[in-house]
Amino acid sequence: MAQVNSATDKFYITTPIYYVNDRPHIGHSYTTIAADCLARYHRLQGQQVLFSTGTDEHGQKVARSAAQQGVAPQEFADEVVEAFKLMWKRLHIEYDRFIRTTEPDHVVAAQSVFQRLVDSGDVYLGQYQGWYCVPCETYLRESDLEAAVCPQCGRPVEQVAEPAYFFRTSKYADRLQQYIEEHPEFIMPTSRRNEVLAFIEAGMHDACVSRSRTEWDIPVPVDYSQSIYVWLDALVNYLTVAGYPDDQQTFQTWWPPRVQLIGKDILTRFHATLWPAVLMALQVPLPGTIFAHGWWITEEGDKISKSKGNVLDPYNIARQLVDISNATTAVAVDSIRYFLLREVTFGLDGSFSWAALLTRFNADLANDLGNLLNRTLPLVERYLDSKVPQPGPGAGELADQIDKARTTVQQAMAAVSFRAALEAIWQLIAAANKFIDERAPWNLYKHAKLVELEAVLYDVLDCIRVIAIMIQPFMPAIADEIWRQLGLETTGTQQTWATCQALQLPPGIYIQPGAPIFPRVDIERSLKRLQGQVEAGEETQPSAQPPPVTITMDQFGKMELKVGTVVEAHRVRGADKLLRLLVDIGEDQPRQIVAGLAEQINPRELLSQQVIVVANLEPATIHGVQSQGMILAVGDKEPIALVTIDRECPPGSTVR
Ligand code: ME8
Repeated sequence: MAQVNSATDKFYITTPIYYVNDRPHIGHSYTTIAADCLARYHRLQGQQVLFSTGTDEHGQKVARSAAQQGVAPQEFADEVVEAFKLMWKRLHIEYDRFIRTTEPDHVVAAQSVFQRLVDSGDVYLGQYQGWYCVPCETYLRESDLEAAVCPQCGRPVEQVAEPAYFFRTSKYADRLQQYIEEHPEFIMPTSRRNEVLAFIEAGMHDACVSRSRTEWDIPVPVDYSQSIYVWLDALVNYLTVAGYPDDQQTFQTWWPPRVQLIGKDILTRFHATLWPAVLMALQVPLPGTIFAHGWWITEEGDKISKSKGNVLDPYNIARQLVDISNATTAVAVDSIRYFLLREVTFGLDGSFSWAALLTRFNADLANDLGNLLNRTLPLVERYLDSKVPQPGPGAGELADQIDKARTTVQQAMAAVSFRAALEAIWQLIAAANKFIDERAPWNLYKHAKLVELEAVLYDVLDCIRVIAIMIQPFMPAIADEIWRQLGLETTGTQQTWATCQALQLPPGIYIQPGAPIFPRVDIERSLKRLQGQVEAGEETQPSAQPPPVTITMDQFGKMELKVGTVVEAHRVRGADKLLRLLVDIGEDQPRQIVAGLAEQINPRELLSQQVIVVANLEPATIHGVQSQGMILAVGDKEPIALVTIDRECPPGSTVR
């Protein structure tokens, strides 16, 4: 199996830079989560990491999308960039550079690359006669077209006949073919590599690398009647991030990228041919590995894309998972990261389904991992007063399993095989669960075999520590939570790959158990509920009754319920149902609250009435009036009675 070269202590990893005409969706998130996972893994190993992602902002596609919305392209791009950055933050992605092709250092790099290619004779002026697909920003020959539409996206193409600059791709075809043949790790996975070789063998044509000048592109430095082709501009981003051309020290430190992750759509024409050929012409080393992963498609087999109107927003999925499972948002996000990297072999296509997500959530996360934690920590609380014991004689029984998992994860990560890495970690989790079953600490306790009891519980806690480190690249927030529950946060102990070995857990610290991280979900009921939401949304019918959800005491405790006395009550002009109330809840000023009670209750009857107020509800503006809380009333849709109290209490009294 081809393996990423890991010879140096520097690890530069890139994602594609995404077009700003699209909002971030599950496809972009997939590549970026995968890159984040590899970046985190190499950081854990103690390597210095440069992880870059960003946005591809020039080109006709973006200019047209902006024009359609009636905004300037820069303004349009600025807004979408914020959406990408927010999504990456929400998905726990920690990049080192977010590069935008409109940034000054990139414009310098793109023009410098063009100039150098002209100077070396690799770029020449010619005449382009052919077709152009704006959605794909791709030049196409007559022979590329399928039924007069773009073979890639199936949309209409535009005819182009204009002077243009060409890059001598043909000059590098043989060298490139030889390089790919001699370096099995250069294009991964192997199936894609074979496609690339077939593409090169079919004959490489010189690539058009400029268009007639548009306002919204980088001008060709030698000819201001032309703009740099958006794909050449975009590919150069990887050089810009590494300091090209002026910051030689940075460039020497980071170049070349060790891994470049992309989707299979942009491999053959761009990353596997034009890109390395341009690097050869610039006499710059080639990247270590270009890995092209597969597509996320819908269950019906359609590619997920904006134009098909079927985009999935991973953060929305996380929020729905929070509703369904009562997990925290951070846990839901990490669960989706886990799902994306576990469900499908990296390189193959996958389809998203709620049934598959919830099954993984219950089986792998709640049962296997969650249970390991939820059964171990109470035993340590009960038998050892929450204190991590000394390993003592007999400890270290899981050492071989840990070593085996560590080696397999290392091999899998070097082969960019996230799924295999997770499978190895889950084997370790299974081994730890089996160890508890077999050694039955409850029996050891019953028979007062304390030395053995301590050794067994130490081994399991120590193994959980190793598991937390191993899952950190995949599920960083969950790893931190497990770390906290083990009490390791208090000791300042760091998660490092070097400590993925037995017997490294410091004895004497106190575990800090918390609420279960993965509350199990009722899959059947949740799927019905999700189905209900879709149908209700489609047909504006009353939505299906949501199934009862249990909340914890802790969640209930977050609700501030107070006794209030109504001091003023008025109708809201122009809104038949609404009353504007001023309610004294023991604060300096009475609260203004808008309530939908006007049809049932005469405002005068309310004066001096005592009511129950939800005091920490997010303020809202209702019919133009600020409302700072809510009054409890009986009734599903229309209020039919007020909730009051059976004797007078001071305003502001807490309701429990
Ligand atoms: O191509 N499944 O940008 P782009 C999996 N700007 N991955 C998907 C996906 C899906 N359904 N949809 C998108 C461009 N992706 C250029 C790149 S790089 C120098 C310039 C991911 O916004 C996947 O990584 O169309 C794919 O390659 C990328 O988003 C395309 O993003």
